[in-house]
Amino acid sequence: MAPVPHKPLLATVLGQRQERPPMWIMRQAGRYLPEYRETRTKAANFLELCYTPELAVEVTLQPLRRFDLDAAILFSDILVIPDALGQSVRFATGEGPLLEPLDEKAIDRLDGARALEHLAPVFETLRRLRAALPPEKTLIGFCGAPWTVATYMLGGRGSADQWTARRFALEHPKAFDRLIDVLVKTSIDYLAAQFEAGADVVQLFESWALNLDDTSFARQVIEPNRRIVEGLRQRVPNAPVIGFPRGAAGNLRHFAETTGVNALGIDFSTPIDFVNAHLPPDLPVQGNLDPLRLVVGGEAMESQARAILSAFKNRPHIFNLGHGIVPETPIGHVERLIEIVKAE
Ligand code: 1CP
Repeated sequence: MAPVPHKPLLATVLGQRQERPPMWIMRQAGRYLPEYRETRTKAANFLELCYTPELAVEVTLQPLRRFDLDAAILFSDILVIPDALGQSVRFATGEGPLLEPLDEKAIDRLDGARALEHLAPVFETLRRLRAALPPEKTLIGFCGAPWTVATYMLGGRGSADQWTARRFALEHPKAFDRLIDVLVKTSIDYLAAQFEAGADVVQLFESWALNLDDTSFARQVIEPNRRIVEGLRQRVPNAPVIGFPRGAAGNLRHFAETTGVNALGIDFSTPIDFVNAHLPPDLPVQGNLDPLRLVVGGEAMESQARAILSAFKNRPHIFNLGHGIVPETPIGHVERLIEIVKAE
């Protein structure tokens, strides 16, 4: 049998602290890279970019050609799931995603039967990435966690307070639970197929784990994430999973203990001392530099990056931002950040 290649990032997710923390950058393929903007013009629209393996492979690999990163993340979007379920999804230039908002009746018309077939190009992208990547690089697959995806499906677009979805969950609990059930089931199928196609680890993006009281957090965030981890591991034993409940704050520990994720993405508003005080010392963490510090660079970036490296040096740690990189980020600042992390 061929020896299993050492992948520092995957090993860290599995709980093995590395001498130097491995790193990747949330949303590392994207508009801050001129080569991404160039490739983007070759697709008629954003979803076509996601569903064209040749282009999706190209943009996935772009950040790794420039930077010494330890992982590639599949180029796709969390909103391919509503698209695959038959909801109308489009990406208007400069406006972000626009969906036809769901009502109770539209929830019952969502069609999970054909979803995987619709997503077949994503699995082809992963197979090609697996073949193209050096063995020491970790290949990350992902999906949106059900609550976060539901906020877009119910609200029709991104929003600062997720008002429409939060209200729907309380006013129409049965219809809301049916929506979450469809999303949990489809996400399990989708992630299991990503592992089959070559993903080493998957991340569940719960970008809107905010603005929820305890009861709603348990029902809308923790329980669906837990069901996905459990259902996925029935299909892919020991599947490595990174959870990222952005804004979980005081619920972070409860999330980590209950969902069973291997590693926890930490958003940048969570104090690093809080993480060390409240999360088990052997729990792998990922994060958590404020993307704005990467925009500004210099001392604002360097001192905080060093503080994070120092605070997490005795535990399994994946260096990352505490949310996605933004389009105005100077490439030179990314290069400098990587130098700092590699100098550890
Ligand atoms: O016009 C363009 O080029 C579209 C910009 C863009 C890109 C590059 C969108 C639209 N999505 C993506 C890719 C993407 N999205 C990736 C793969 C790239 C990588 O990581 O290298 C991933 C993992 C995502 C995940 C994603 N999409 C999340 C979770 C992460 C997060 O930032 O919170 C969310 C919330 C989305 C929805 C979405 N898709 C696109 C935008 C602009 C948004 C955010 C909308 C909003 O602010 O509400």
